[in-house]
Amino acid sequence: MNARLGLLGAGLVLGGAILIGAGAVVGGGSGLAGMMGSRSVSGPSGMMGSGRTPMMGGYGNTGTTAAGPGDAGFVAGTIAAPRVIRVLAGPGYTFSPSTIEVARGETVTFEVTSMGGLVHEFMVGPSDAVAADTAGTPEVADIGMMQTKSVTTTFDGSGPYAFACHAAGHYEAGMRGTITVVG
Ligand SMILES: [Cu+2]
Repeated sequence: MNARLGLLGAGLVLGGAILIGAGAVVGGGSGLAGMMGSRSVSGPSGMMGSGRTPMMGGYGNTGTTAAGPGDAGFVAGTIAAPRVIRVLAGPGYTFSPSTIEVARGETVTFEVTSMGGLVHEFMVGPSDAVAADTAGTPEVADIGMMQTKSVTTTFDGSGPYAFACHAAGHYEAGMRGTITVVG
């Protein structure tokens, strides 16, 4: 009993350290509760501490951090502490979510996890550059099954912005999404 409690305590300390290390980007009180619910302190980086609701711990997560622009508790990302938005690539040629809102000027880290057996890419930036797969547009590539990779960018224009996967044939199959600048 005592040993088990000690282990749990050590896990919480470890989890807290990781949360601080990640910049504690999410406001509100759901972060600690979410971690206590999942207890996956040895899981892959990026799978916890993103501030989703406690009921949605683990791999079943879809969508973004809890509070978006205009929501109560929303905290805009900064270069020092980007807002983390989780995106699922796949299964199939899909992104979830496929529409994302950001605040004007904020810095966002997209943590992209590939679901299913396909290897994906994630490019994000001005819509025309993303559509044309323009070199120099922020992106991560070679995101293998159940891997998570991240890319950080600042939305300092008025948009429109978009994101897409340019692995062969994926964009043409519809693997893209839109980002709306709010404010
Ligand atoms: Cu893809």
